[in-house]
Amino acid sequence: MKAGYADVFDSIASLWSGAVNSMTPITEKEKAVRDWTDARNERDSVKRELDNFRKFVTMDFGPDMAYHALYGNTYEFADKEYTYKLNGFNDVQQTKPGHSSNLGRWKGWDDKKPNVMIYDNGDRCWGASDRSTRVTLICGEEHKVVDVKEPNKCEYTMTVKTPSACSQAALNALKNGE
Ligand code: MAN
Repeated sequence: MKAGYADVFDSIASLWSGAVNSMTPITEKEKAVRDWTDARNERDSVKRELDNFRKFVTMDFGPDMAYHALYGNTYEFADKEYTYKLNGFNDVQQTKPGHSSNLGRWKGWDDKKPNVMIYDNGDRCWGASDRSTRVTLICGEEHKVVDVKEPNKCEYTMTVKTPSACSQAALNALKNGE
């Protein structure tokens, strides 16, 4: 039998409503999953912010928080072979294309030198201690790594100019040898 327009219309309409009906529960479930995922992502991001904030307020930024400006910022220095990166109050990296070594993680200030940061517990080094870096902060107009050396195998030194080292608090600490 040849189907008339009305029949075709009816079957399309019934297919359509069947499809819509069968889709409805899935859509609701999907919506619930999406809402839940959004809520979880939101919670995770608030938690990350809170963790970062906690880290920031408990960090030892030196006398009068003189060095807080270096927190969360990266300063680079390139020599012939490597690019060195200081991630302030976090870690030091030595990179070249396709390779990266951790030269130490933030440990704290040198007991005797209030302008020297110690990063240790970096990547393993054959025949020497795990990589570590001493970062000396000196007064300068802008934040800038001016030198990186490796006086002993896997023991690095970095010199960084920063206006933070010119602050009265930092200068007083240096004078008093705090
Ligand atoms: C790599 C670099 C050097 C380091 C050697 C030690 O080449 O990290 O700085 O001296 O490893 O094997």
